[in-house]
Amino acid sequence: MKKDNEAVIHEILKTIEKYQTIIIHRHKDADPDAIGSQIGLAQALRVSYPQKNIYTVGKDEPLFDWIGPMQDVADQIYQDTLVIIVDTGSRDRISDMRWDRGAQTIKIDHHVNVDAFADINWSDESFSSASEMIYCLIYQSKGNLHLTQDGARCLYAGIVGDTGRFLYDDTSSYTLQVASELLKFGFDAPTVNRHEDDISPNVAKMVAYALQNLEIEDSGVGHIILKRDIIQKFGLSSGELDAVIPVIGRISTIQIWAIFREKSDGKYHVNLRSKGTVIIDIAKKHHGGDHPLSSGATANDLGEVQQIIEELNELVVNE
Ligand SMILES: [Mn+2]
Repeated sequence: MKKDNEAVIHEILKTIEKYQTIIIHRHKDADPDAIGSQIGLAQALRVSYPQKNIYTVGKDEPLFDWIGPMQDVADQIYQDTLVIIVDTGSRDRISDMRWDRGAQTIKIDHHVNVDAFADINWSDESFSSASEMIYCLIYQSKGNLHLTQDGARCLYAGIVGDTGRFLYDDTSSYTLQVASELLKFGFDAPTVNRHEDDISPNVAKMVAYALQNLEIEDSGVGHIILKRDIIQKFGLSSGELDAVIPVIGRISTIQIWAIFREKSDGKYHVNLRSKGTVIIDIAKKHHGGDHPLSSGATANDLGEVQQIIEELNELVVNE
């Protein structure tokens, strides 16, 4: 099993021991890894330290109710607490702004480390997911932290989500080893996989719209611009819209793809994905970045949308 990170893991475990109350945050626009790593860690802490108070907070995401619930935490509870933020690269992405009101903060994250916002920062891009890091933390605790069957299910959901069911390049031998260990807990894995693959009838219609209106250049760059009126017509949340992203990547002639979603302030949220060419530098130029082949960004207007498309084309041509 993975041996790196021993010093920071040791520091995290010692810090967890010191606090009576621990509140766990994750990122906005939640996905299975954000919620899976959050609740998986919470359940491990609850079963390992029954006398401690453990909370999970953040905006409710009905789409992921099947993973587990959030809690309402009063402001005064934050006093003298340890706050752990999972799966979140930068402070502006944290769901629930009260994250810095505790006595101490810990960041556990697998995105590119652009913002070491916590007192203790464990950032490692070599993990497929934050859920995989939580498993590593529990394993390295040498018996101090335990995983429950449901906690294992949550971590598995996070790994399956972030690896696209073990499809993406971040799926390592370690990832499969962790998944194998998690399956030994005996939860219903096919049901988790089915949930991850589920789409509502409205999402199915949006996928059909996106496939039909997609533009694919000879270079292998594909893009679609989803204007606000279209998004509203299908009545989808941002989490539901994410279902469009992997479908477009299944088209064999596409090497790099971008999905532009118009937000209520007129700016565009951008999802950039690639099958091999590194696209994170373009994301960074446009107020974003996450992973080498999978990044988010923001375009201020349609002009910047066009600029991003041109930059992606140049990137492929110059390769
Ligand atoms: Mn993640």
